[in-house]
Amino acid sequence: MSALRVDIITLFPAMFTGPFNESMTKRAIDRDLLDIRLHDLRDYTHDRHRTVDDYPYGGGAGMVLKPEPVFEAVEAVAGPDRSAERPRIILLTPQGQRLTQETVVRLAAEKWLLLVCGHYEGIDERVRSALVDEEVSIGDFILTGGELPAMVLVDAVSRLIPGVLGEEESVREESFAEGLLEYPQFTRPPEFRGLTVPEVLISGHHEKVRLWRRRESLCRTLSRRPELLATADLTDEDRRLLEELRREAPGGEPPEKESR
Ligand code: 21W
Repeated sequence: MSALRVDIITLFPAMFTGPFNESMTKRAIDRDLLDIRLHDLRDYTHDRHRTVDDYPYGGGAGMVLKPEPVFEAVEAVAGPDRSAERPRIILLTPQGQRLTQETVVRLAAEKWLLLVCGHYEGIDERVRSALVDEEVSIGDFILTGGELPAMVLVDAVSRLIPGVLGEEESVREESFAEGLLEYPQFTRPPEFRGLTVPEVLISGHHEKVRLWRRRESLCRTLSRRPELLATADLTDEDRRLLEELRREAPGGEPPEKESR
């Protein structure tokens, strides 16, 4: 089977049990599509206090993860350096490359990932330079550690493993890959507290619905994420719709929220 193995080295393995025991991730694990193995960094210390961090050379605030436990943990999990099967070793760090769907797709094609979660103020630079293949951040905001980013990465990657998503959902993936924001969605009832569903969606006129959705996608992208249009996969029809939108609403989308 095409199971993806993901080993995770962390000081807080218990943080992962909730998210990984719910929903899609659990289904993927139960169906042997995903094999997640958690490793407590403290198990790779040798002193009575199970010390994982120390003061930074040169002074300064905070503590730094010591190299020895991280090297020992990675070596124990990954096996010998020149083994035929070796994981792609990824460090979660605020200094990493920003996680994008492109990276997610590339990592989902691997057989074996080893995620190293930093915590505290940082990690000894020798881990990065001698052990790590790739450094990943999930965005420009400060968290307390790499655990949540590791869960985000596993969630994003695991839904791309064949068999994890239903057929319908995996086809939808392709439309998002076009690089536009999604059109608004509605379900019943047609009127809720005076808020109505656009008439065209109720009409059942498939071609009109298709055109409305495409226009909405383009309109939202134009007003909220215009930079996406430069790389989006646009048809001649899309370009014509965009021209119309720019002409009739140069200010972008109408006010976003219903007035309250
Ligand atoms: C937060 C580590 C701040 C280090 C040198 C001198 C992993 C993360 C993390 C954390 C610092 C990710 C310093 C988005 C994140 C993570 C913990 C600052 C201070 N360095 N993606 N002084 N945001 N965060 N280091 O925070 O480990 S991926």
